[in-house]
Amino acid sequence: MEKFTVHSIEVIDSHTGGEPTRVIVSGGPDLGSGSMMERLQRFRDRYEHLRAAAVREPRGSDVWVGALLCEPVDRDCVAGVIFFNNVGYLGMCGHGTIGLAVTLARRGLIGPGEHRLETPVGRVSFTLHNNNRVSIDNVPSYRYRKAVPVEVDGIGEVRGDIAWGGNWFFLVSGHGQILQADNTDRLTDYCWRIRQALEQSGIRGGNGGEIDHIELFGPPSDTALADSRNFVLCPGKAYDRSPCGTGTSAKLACLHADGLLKEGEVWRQESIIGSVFEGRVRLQSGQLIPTITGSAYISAEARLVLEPEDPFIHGIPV
Ligand code: PYC
Repeated sequence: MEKFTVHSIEVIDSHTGGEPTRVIVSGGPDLGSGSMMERLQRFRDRYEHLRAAAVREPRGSDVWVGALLCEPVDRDCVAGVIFFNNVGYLGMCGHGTIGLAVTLARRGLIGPGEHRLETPVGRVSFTLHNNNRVSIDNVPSYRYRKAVPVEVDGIGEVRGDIAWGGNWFFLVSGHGQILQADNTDRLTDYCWRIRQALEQSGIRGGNGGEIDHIELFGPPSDTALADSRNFVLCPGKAYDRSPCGTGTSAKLACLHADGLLKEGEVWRQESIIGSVFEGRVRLQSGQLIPTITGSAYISAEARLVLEPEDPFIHGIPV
């Protein structure tokens, strides 16, 4: 593997409803030209060590999502972006896009208004309302299969919907679990078992895509605040502190498919720690476009230092 000699990487950190995003603003690899999906492949083939250095311990942790800014193919777009985490890459990331918007504003690169962004799974747009509040128009989202049964080791049969919101999700209600922040160890174990069972049973999303996000739903902490609370287990076994933008999009697609959410109606999705995204859907050329609104806050402007002698220069392997 070609090594990219990096000594420091400039990053801006933010959090969206408690879920962190680390945007690489300089010092990252130049992935050349081509679509964001082609550049993601190049990132994966040549610069895995840099992904790991940026988000894994000791410079990050399992919970971080990183975002590499790229030159867009289409000059209509403000940027291209590749999202990644402790174990790999994300097609799209909702909380990350909200964090990225606030980061670009912080750098003086955008002002309030609508902006377009290229991702590996398609073009999205976002509206910056003020320094912190952002709405994203996500990629077209849909339910792929309803009430799919899977036999889960130590649990028994679990049924869930498979839906796309920019990543593949398995959405489960009626699980009997307590969706509270002091129960995350148990929820993590429960969701991880489901994830493994889906893989072992060969249950996948469209085009054979791996279902790498598991999402549990339950009642909100307060019906004045939200319509539902969720727990989302991410691919690297960390849980999303935010309500998950792509996961909320998948939920909206299921609600709409069941006739429970009309165009323009608001769905307020609460996370396991109590942060809330507002979601609504609209139909465009027969496709369902979710809009997710949330707030992000800058938490650090920093330079990650990679000393060649550091035994964990490229992160602690997971
Ligand atoms: O907000 O879409 C999201 C997301 C995906 C993984 C973590 N957050």
